[in-house]
Amino acid sequence: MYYESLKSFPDDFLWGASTSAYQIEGAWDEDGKGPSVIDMAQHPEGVTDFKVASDHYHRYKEDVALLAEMGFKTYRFSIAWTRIYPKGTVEINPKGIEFYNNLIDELIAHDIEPLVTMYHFDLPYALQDKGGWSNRETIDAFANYAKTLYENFGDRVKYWLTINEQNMMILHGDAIGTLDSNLENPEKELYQQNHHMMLAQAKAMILCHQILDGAKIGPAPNISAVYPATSKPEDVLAANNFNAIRNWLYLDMACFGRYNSVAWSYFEEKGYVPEIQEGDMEILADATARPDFIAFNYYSTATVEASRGNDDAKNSTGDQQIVIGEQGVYKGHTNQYLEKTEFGWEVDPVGFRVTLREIYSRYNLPLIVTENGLGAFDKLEEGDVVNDDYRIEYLKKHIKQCQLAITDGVELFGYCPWSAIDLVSTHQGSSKRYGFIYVNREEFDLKDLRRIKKKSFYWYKDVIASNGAIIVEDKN
Ligand code: BGP
Repeated sequence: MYYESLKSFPDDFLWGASTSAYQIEGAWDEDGKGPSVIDMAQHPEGVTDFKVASDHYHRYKEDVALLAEMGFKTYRFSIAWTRIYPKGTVEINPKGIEFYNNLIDELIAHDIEPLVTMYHFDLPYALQDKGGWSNRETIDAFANYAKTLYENFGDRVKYWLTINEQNMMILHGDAIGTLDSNLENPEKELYQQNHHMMLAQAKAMILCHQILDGAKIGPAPNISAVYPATSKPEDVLAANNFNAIRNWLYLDMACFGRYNSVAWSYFEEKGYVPEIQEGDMEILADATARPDFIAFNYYSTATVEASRGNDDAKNSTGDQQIVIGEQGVYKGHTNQYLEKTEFGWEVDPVGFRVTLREIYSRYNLPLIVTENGLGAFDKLEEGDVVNDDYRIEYLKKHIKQCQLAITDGVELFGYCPWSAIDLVSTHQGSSKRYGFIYVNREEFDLKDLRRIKKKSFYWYKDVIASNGAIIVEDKN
C-alpha cells in the first residue's frame, strides 16, 4: 500500500539496542559464575571463544554512559543464568545479583528502561550434565530462576523476555553451539526439549503475572516471513509448512496455549511427537501464561520451494538465516530479488514490514523488535574512525519499514537493533561486528578493548533525538 503521508513513531517509542550476556560480558568464570553450555562448547576453528568477549562485565559503566549519550530509551540485555545460579539451581551467587543490580541501577540513573532477557542460549552446564532441556527438572530450574529474577530485580525491571530464539535453538542449535551432540535421535529429542522449554516459558509467565504488579512479559523468537519461490501452489504449500515449523509453532503456543496443527502433523509424520505428561497442556493453556507483548528478532525473510522427497539428503541445518530444507517438507531457495550480506544473509527491509504485519494480524499483541542488524567486517581507520555507512543504510531502510508498518496499523512500541556494542557473534567470531560502538580487539589479540564511536553511533543518536523523523524526511 502506498501512503501519501506516514504516521509518526509514538512519543514514548522505545529506541534502543540489544546484547546478550555471554556475547558481551566476558569474565566467564569470575565472581562465582558457573560454566554454561557455551563456555564448555567447542568453537569453530579460527574464531575466538567467549571468555573475554567485550569485557562489559568490567566496563558496564562506561558502556551505559555511551548508550545514554546516544539517547537510548531502553537497553535489551540478558542475564547470565550461571551468574545467578552457578549450578543452575539451589545456591544463589550474591555477586551475580550484585552485578545485575548495579547494571540495572546504572541504566535507570541514565533514564534507560531495562529490557531483560532471562535466557539467551547460555544454559548452565550443571543442568546440561543432567540432560539439559531433555530433563524435565530443567523446567522447574528455569521457573525457580525466573522467580529469583522477579524477586531481586522486579522492583525496577518492567519488561521481561523469557527465552531468546527458542526456535533457532531447535532448528539451528548446531550452528549456534547449543546442540547437545550426544543426542541419539536429535530431531525427536529436540522437539521434546522444545516442549519442555514451552512449559518453562509458560511457568515463568504465570509467575511474572502472579508476583509482579504491572510488569510485562513476552517471548523472543526469531521470526521471518516465508515466501514461496514461485506462485506454484506446491511452493506456496511448502512456504506454509516452513512458516508453521519455523514461526507459528512457537508463537501459537505462547499466545494461544496450543500446538500449531500443521507443525503437529509434521511431528506425527516424522516421528517427532513429544511426550506430553498429564497436566502439561493445562499449564500451557493457563490464561495467565499469555504474553503481554511479542518481542521478535528479524534479520531476513526465508524463501522456499516444494521438496518432493527425493532431494539430496539434508546434511547441514544452515544457520539462523540460511535455510537448507527437509525432505518432503520444504527446500531452501535463494531469493533472486535480494542482496546478501558478506555472510550470506539476505537483506529484505520490505520483508520486515511483511513480517510485522503478519505477526500483528495473527496475534493482535503489541510488538517490539529485539534484534535486527548487519554483521560486517568493520575497519578501524586512522584517528579512531569507523565509516560504517553500509550499516546506516541497512538500519535506515529497516526503520523506514517500521514506520510503514506503524502506518499499516501495527502496534509497534520499540526497536532494538543488534547490537548496541560490538560483541562476539554466535559462531563467526568477533570480526563479524554489529555494534554502534567499536570494541578494539581482534579475533585472538585482545588489544586494549577500548570503545570507539562508529559513524552509525552519531547517526542513530540523531534518529533517536528526532524520534525517527529524520528517516521519514529522507526520501531516498
Ligand atoms: C541471533 C542471536 C544473537 C546474535 C544474532 C546475530 O540469532 O539471537 O545472539 O548473535 O543472531 O547472529 P550471529 O552472531 O550468528 O551473526
